[in-house]
Parts: sequence; structure tokens; C-alpha cells
Amino acid sequence: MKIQKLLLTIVLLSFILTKADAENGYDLWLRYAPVPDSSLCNDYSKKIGNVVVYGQTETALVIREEMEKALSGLLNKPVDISDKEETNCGLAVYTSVDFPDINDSEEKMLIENLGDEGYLIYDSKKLNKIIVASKSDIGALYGTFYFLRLLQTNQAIDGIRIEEKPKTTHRLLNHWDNLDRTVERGYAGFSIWDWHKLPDFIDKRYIDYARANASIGINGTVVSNVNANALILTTQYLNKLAALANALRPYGIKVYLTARFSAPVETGGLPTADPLTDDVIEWWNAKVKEIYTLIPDFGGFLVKANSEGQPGPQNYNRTHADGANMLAKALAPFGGVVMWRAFVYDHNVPDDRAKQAYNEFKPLDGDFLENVFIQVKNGPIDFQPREPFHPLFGAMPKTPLMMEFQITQEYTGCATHLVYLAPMYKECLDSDTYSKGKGSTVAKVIDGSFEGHKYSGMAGVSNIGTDINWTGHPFAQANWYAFGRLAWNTDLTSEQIADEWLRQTFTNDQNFIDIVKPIMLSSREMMVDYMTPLGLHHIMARNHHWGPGPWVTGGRPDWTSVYYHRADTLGIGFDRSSTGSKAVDQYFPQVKEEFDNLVACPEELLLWFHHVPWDYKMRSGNILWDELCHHYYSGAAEANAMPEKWKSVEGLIDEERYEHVLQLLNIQAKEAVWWRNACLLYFQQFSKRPIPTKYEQPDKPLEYYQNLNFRYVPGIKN
Ligand code: BDP
Repeated sequence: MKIQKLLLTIVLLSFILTKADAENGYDLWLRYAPVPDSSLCNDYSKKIGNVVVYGQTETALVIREEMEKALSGLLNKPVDISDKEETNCGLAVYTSVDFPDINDSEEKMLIENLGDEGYLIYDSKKLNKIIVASKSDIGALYGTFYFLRLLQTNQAIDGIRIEEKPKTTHRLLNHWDNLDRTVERGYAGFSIWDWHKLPDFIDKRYIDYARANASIGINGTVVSNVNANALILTTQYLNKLAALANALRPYGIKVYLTARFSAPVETGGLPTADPLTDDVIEWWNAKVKEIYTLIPDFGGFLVKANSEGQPGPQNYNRTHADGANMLAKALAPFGGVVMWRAFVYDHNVPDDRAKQAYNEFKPLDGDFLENVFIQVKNGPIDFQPREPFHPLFGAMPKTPLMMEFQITQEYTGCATHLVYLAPMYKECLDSDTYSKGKGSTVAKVIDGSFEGHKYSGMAGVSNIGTDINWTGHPFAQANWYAFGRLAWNTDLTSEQIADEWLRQTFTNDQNFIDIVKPIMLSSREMMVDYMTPLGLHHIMARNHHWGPGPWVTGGRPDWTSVYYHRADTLGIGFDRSSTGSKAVDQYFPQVKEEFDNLVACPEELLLWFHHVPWDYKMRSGNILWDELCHHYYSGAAEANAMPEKWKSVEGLIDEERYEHVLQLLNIQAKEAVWWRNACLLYFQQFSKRPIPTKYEQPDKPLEYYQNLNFRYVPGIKN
């Protein structure tokens, strides 16, 4: 009797524990929860029947494993995956075109045309089965994930036909991870790269990281910080990197490194890192050779040079092109690329910081070798909640430009604010540069189709860390997901991505989707409203960048807030018009005209481009000051309404994540009010106007906010 009781307790306990474990967020959007609708589940079971995944490569093995895990979960019964044809097989995955079934068929040509990463999924009446097929095993892996997404989001699969290929060749995460495992601007714990235990210990996390990335089409990872440490290039670390590369390879993910420009001096013992010096060229050639001996498919280098104190070719009076090409020549024989960042600005140049990258790089268009990308942040300053698109997009037609988005929420609420960033990414991608006439969107510039560039790409600064749920905020997973989906296909909408992410990550329950999707979709605009409305930017606290700091002054001007908002008794905003800093001149005429003209300028960018009087009449009829108050108050009000909205989903999802999100929403609500009060009280000193009486007035004076001081905010070295 006693034993029976004990056994029962163990069973119950393990049930409770697995349940808790199952919903801590670790599984991301790959939860493979049972299909809730039993008739749909039966349909799937009947249709899919037995499954065959052809091929014996490591990737084919990975596909079999993923299929087994996914189908057993979704169909709620053990599903066997075979590597040879069985009778009544309803689903077949082909990892190359050399299989009898698709030989000579019209599909074969199509599959070839979809390229190495593309795939075709179709319901073949002739063969009486669903086929997932690609020229390569990696393409078949991507196709598998697509198919599984259909099931996870409970779509019909009868008669399906899907042709997919990525819009860009390089879809990369950029980890700003240091070798000591701190993460610059990381809010989800420490770096997942356990350098100390590599190469002998392969953390299961690496595999799950690879699965998650492959499922959204990410095909590369820069594992080290752009503020680089030359140590990563030493043989000791390269051996560790090789082990990591081996773990990620079956999932189609290549490893890349940041290259510290002064590495030949720091670890090579040379007296100089001048890129036109023979010894330096030889050092890099030998280093690259060594890397490729260990990692035959190494992706290449990402370089932050002559920016924020990082060394670069300008230390030796050489150009960015001299530096980038020297590395590119070393990498070219092995198929590697250089991603040279355009994020450069110099405090010695008294010019508007927003103009400097364009001024530096535009004249170099045509000087870079074929395997050099210029990697450009979405906007001309620095990942602010809202920026206009970077004027370099469209301005360097001879050079492939790689988009750099920030996924980690350095300026968008760290890991405590629910801010879905897809609308921000889309706003930039959909912006019309007019570089080739109307319709020359940023998306088209970066996909390389205008000029037929061999390479094209998108990079996202990762928000991943050792937190059990990877990203800190459960909803921050959506930003990782959205980045990958958009890097694959810039045409997807924020709404589509939110929908599929929610269904896979939480539930297909329509009640839940109807409540939470609108929260996600409006969250970015809400955050802009309570942080930096109407084109304000760079008014966050110094160094850690968490919370408001419109009063930040002193030190180098372009690291202060007053440099950017320019509030005075007359008005507020940075005059970048043709009578101001002339930053508008860097855009093509149609865009310039719009931004330059006070009346035509989109109000959401007004204070980015113009210094505007406090009593300027806005489109709403409000004067500017009242409109500013309106935005700050409506943003904070929306944030404060979120916890209540979220409470209405209680019981529709697991308790663990429900509670986790609720607590974070309460933090966000508080912090939105903090931003609102601090900014309005500060700007009020200049506007000398009241906060309209209809609003709840700030309950603390400005000094209170100015005196707040925080130590040990995550994301920086303290
Ligand atoms: C800034 C970050 C800084 C990065 C820099 C960069 O504050 O930590 O090193 O971007 O992109 O936004 O290089």
C-alpha cells in the first residue's frame, strides 16, 4: 500500500514537473503541442500516414529527428520516420533531386530553379503523397520546418503547393557576446557560448539554438562582439569555434567572427596593422588559411572599424575600402565574405552625426571587392525607437548593402517591455528610397535585385542569452522570430508573422489570438509614444540606456541628449533641413522634398528633421506642446491598459508564462509613466506651458527623475 502511494506520488510529481518544464519558454515556437481539434488531428494522421525522409547526410538525420519529435507531439502518438519507402507512405522528404519519384517530372526543373535553399512542397496526386523536396538537404530542412509550421498553426494541407526561396543569401544573427560571457546590450542572462568548456562540451542549447534558427531560415551567426577581442582569432579559440561550427553545420548555420583590426599587432606581434603592408597582408592570409583548415565552411568576418574607439585602417591613413578589401582578398579563395560596418562617426567632426556614415562611405561606392558587404543600421543614428531609413540605402548601387537591425531591445525597453519589433523592421524595409524611381524600397535595395549582386543580406543583433526562455521577455522571442522570417522574405507582413508566432508559441485558440495580436501590433507605436514621439531620438539615460535621460549633457556632444533634441525656449527638434544641417540632402529628391518641408514632413519624424516652435499648429489642430503631451499620455495610457487586457487571457494559456508576462506588463506600465513624466517635466522647462489639465499630473518633480541613479543595469560592463 505504502509503495503504491509512493509510486502514485512520483507519477503525479513527475507529471507536474514535466508540465512546468514544458512551458518555461525554452521550446520557443517549436513546442509541437497536440493539435487540439480532434477531427483535424485525425485528418492530418490519415493524410500523413507513414513518413519517409530520404538521404543519409547529417542534415537528413536531423530532419528525421525533427519530424519524429514534431509529429509525435502534434498527432499525440508515436510516429516512426523511415529512410526508405514504406507502403502507404503519405509524406516524403527528398533531400536532393536524384530520387526516382521526382526524376523526369516537371517538378524536377522547378526544384532545381529554387536553388540550394529553396524548396517545393506539393500534394502529388500522381504519387498520392505530400512531397517536401529540395535540391539540397538544407533546403529540405527548411521545407520541413515550413510544413511543420502549417500543422502547428492548424492549416489545411490537402492540395497544398508551396514554392519558396529566400530573398537574401546571408541571414545572420550578430551576437554582441564577449569571451567572458557578458553580453553587450544583452538582457537575457549571459552568453550561450560556453568558451571555457568548448571544444569538448557541446551544450544541448547549441543544438536547440540551431533548430530554432533553421526553422526561420537563419543561416549564419557571428558569435563575437563587434567591439572585438583579438583573442578569438588565436588557435586556442579557433579550435573551440570549430567544435561549435560542427554542431551547427547540420542545420545550415555557418559561423562568422568579428575581426579586430589591430589583431596582427595584439596577437600577431607585428609592429603595425596597416592594411597595405606586406607583413600584415600575410598575417591575415595565414590566419584565414588556418581558420579554413579547421572550419572549411567558415562564413567570414564582421568588422567595426574606426568607430567608437575601435581600431581601423584610418589609424594608418588608409580608407575603409583598403581595410575591407585586404580582408576580402584573404577570404575570397574560400568563399568567405567581409561585412564592414557603416556605423562610423567621429567626435572630431563637428558635423551632424546623422550625416557622417553617408559622407564616409558613399564616395567609396565601387571601390569594394565583390565579397564585401557594407552593413548599414536601419537608421542614420543608432537603433532608436523610430528613425527614418538610412540614406545610404540606394546611394551605393555598386556595393551590396547588408541591413543591420537590432533585435535586442537596447533602446526599446530592454527585456521588460513587450514591444513587437516587426512593424519597425517593416517600416524601414518598405520605405521608398526612390533610388531607381518610385517603388525602390529599402527591401529591394538590400535583396540585391536591382544590380544583380551576388550576395545580399540581413543581420540582426541577437537578444539571446542563458535565460531559460532564451530572450528574457517571453514576447522578445517574437522579435528573434520576426527577424528571421523577414530576412527570408521581406514581403511578409507584421500581422502574418505575429499570427503564426502566437499560434506556435502559445495556442491556436482564436480568443487568445484576437486579444493578444492587436497588443503586439500596436506595441511599437505605443513605445514610441511613451519614449520618443514625433521624431525625438537619443534621449535615453547615459551608458546603460535604460530609462529616460533628456537632460544628459557633458562629454562628447554626440553622446548627449541635448545634442539631439535641441529644446530651447523657441521650440524643439534637430534642424536637419536644407537651412539646417542639410542631412536631408543625402536622400533622393522625392524623399528630400518631403522631409525638408515642414508641412509635408511626416509628423512622426517632425522633430528628427526640424526645429519646431512650441506653438506650431499640428495636423490635429493641437499646438506642438499639447501634441507632445498627447503622445506621451496616450502611450503611457496604452501601456497601463495592457495588464488588464492580458488578464482576459488567463486560463487560455499555461499559468507559468501567463504570470511571467503579467508581471512584466506591470513593470512596463510603470516605466511608461516614468518616461512620460520625466520627459514632459524636462521639456516643460523650455515650453513653459502647462500639461493640459485633463491629464493626471506628474506626482514628482523633475529633480526626482534626474537624481535617479542605477548601478548594474544589464548590458554594460560596470
Ligand atoms: C550602440 C551600442 C553599443 C554598440 C554600438 C555598435 O550602445 O554598445 O557597440 O551600438 O553598434 O548602439 O557598434
